[in-house]
Amino acid sequence: RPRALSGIQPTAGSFHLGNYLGAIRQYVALQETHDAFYMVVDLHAITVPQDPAELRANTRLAAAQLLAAGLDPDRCTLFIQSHVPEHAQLGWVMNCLTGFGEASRMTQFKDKSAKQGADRATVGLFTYPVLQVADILLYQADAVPVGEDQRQHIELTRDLAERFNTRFGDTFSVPAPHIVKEVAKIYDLQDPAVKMSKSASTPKGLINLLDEPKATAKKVKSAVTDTDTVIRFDPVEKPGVSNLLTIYSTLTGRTVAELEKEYEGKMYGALKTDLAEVMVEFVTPFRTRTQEFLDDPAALDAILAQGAHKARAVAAKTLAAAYDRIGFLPAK
Ligand code: AQP
Repeated sequence: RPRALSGIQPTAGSFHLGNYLGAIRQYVALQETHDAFYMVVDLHAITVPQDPAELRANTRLAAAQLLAAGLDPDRCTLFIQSHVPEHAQLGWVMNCLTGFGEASRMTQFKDKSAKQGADRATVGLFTYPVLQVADILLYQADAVPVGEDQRQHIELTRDLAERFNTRFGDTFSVPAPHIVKEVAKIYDLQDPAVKMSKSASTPKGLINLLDEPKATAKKVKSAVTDTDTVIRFDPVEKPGVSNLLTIYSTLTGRTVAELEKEYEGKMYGALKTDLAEVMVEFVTPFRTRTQEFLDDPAALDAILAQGAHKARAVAAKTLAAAYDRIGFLPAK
């Protein structure tokens, strides 16, 4: 079986709809076809300041949400990044292979450091994509399910895998991004020109999966559309409506063409009301399932311990091969 690997940050508490549609749904699907590894990336989380108690709680919460979304510990390996020390170890190696200029070109760092102010951005935030390279290469991943915003980081991963292989001999698989075009970028409901994100300037535009379903319905009903009245998929002319159609189609499994037909001659309000209902039907059981996993922390921790054990077996083997190729003296 080909390998898949991806990671998600535990920083915001609740995952948002962009995380779910752009990434997590693909994690669930790839369990069936791939030897899949998924992790909660707590090492990445500390690239910005974190409260220790909150980080711990959010890490468990992230794992519970992944299970609630459909990850099955019998069909994939789910673990916490810091439980596998090889990530930090290979991360250092990759730092030493990455050009300073190359890292400086990462647009996500530019955006995030601009938001924080250059003086407050950490070196960890700067080298975040390089740690991500190590995350992926440790598992010899073939496919990396992510949203569009991660494409550049996967390109960097491919470059570094090839660089290492050329310099030291074939060691790493060269992975490809697994990006599902239709849902690669879910947009903010209040500002459909920007991606939905936890650091959104408009909380009304962000659908958190663990919010009260009523609040979620309200956000959908007040989504920004346009002054036209036709319900048609046209991301350039009608980004708000198109975003709603994408979300609707993905959550129900109905095609956008079918939806366009159904809403022919109807008002935007009808689309929003129906989508609000679809959303409530989706988030309500999701919240319940997440809570069930949280209510049994011993079982959750056991799943994560088993995941770390399985992940380490793979990661340790890859790291040992890389260390050997580099010329590190074996520890006796
Ligand atoms: N709007 C989105 N549409 C599609 N996919 C998305 N992802 C994030 N936002 C969207 C994908 O979710 C996965 C996990 O993301 P992360 O843990 O790296 O979180 P993030 O990118 O930090 O999430 P945000 O909300 O976008 O955070 P900020 O506001 O800090 O930038 C990834 O695969 C990502 O592509």
